Amino acid sequence: MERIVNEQEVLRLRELVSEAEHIVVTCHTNPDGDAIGSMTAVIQVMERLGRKAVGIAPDRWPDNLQWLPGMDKLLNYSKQKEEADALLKEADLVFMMDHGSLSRMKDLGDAVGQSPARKVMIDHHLDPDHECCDLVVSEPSLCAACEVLYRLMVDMGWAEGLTFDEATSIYTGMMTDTGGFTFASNRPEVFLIVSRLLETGIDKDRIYRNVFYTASPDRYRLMGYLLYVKMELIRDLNASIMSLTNEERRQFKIRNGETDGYVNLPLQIERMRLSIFLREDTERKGVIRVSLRSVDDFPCNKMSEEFFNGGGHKNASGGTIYGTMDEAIELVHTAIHKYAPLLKG
Ligand SMILES: [Mn+2]
Repeated sequence: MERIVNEQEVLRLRELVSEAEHIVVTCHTNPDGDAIGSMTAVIQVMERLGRKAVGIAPDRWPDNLQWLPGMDKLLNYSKQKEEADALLKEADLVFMMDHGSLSRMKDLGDAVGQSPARKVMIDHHLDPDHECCDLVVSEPSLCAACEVLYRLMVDMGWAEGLTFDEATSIYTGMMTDTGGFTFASNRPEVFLIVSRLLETGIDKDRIYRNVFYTASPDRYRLMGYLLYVKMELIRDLNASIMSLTNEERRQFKIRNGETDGYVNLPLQIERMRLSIFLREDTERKGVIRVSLRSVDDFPCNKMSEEFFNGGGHKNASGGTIYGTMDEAIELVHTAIHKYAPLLKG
C-alpha cells in the first residue's frame, strides 16, 4: 500500500502524540458508523501507546453502535457539555475524525476552535479546512475515515500491535461507509485491509448483524408505507423521488437516525440511476433536507450544488431546500429534467 503521510508528517505526529497528556477525539454531528468507529479506534490505539484519550461527539449517536468497544470513553456534547468543556480545557491534542472542518461539529466546533490544543484531522471528505489543524491527513479517495486511520497506523508503525477491539471499530467504519462494501470499495487495498483486520479474529458477520439488523418495527412499517404510497418513479429518466413529512414521522414514531438508508432503496429497482429522498427538518420549519444517491457516473454532487444548496460525493450527496414540501418536490422535478440527458438510456 502506498504511504499516505511523508516522513516529516510521521515525525510530527509522533512528537504530538508523545507530548500529549490529555487527548480528546471528536467527530461530526449526527455521528455514523465511520465517525464513531474511527473515534473508538483511535482512542484505543492511543491507550495502547500509553496515552489518555476520551471522545466527544457533538450529539447523540445511533443505538446500533452502542455495542462497539470503547463506547464508555465517549461523551455526548449536547447532553454532557460541562464535563466535555472541562476535558477540552485540559486537552493538549485533539483528533478530529471523519470531518474536514470545525463547522461540521456545530457548538462543539466553537469549543474545539477556542482550545489551544494541537489538532490533527483524519478524514476523507472533500475540501478539508487546512487552517484549523496542525496536521491534516485527508484522503477523499479512501472509503472511510477508518481506512485513512488504518493506513496512517501502518505508516506510523502502529498497525503492528493491532488489537481485536481496534479492528472491530475500524471494520465497522469501513463497512458502514461503503454500505457493506457495495459502493466506494473497488480498490484492492480495501480488501487487503479487511483481510488484516480479520486476522485479529473479528467476526465480520456479527458486526454486520449488530449494525444493520437492529431496526425497530416502526422503521420497517414506515419503509413499507414510503415505498407503497410515497415513492414516485420517473421511469423514462431512471429516477425516483420519495418524501417524508414530520406528520408522517410522528405517525410512525420514527426518530431522526431511523430514516437512514431509505434513500438507497429505489436504486434496487432495475435501471434506476438516481434516487432523491426529501424530509422535513425536525427542528426548522420551512427547511427540507435532501439526500441524493446515484450509480455509475451520475454526479449527484453537481445536481445538489446547482439546485439544492449542497454538494458531496459523486454518488452520495446532500442538500437543503427552503420552502414547503410541495415546492421542494417541484424543484426536484425541474432538476431531474434538466439532467435528463445523463439519466436516460
Ligand atoms: Mn466517513
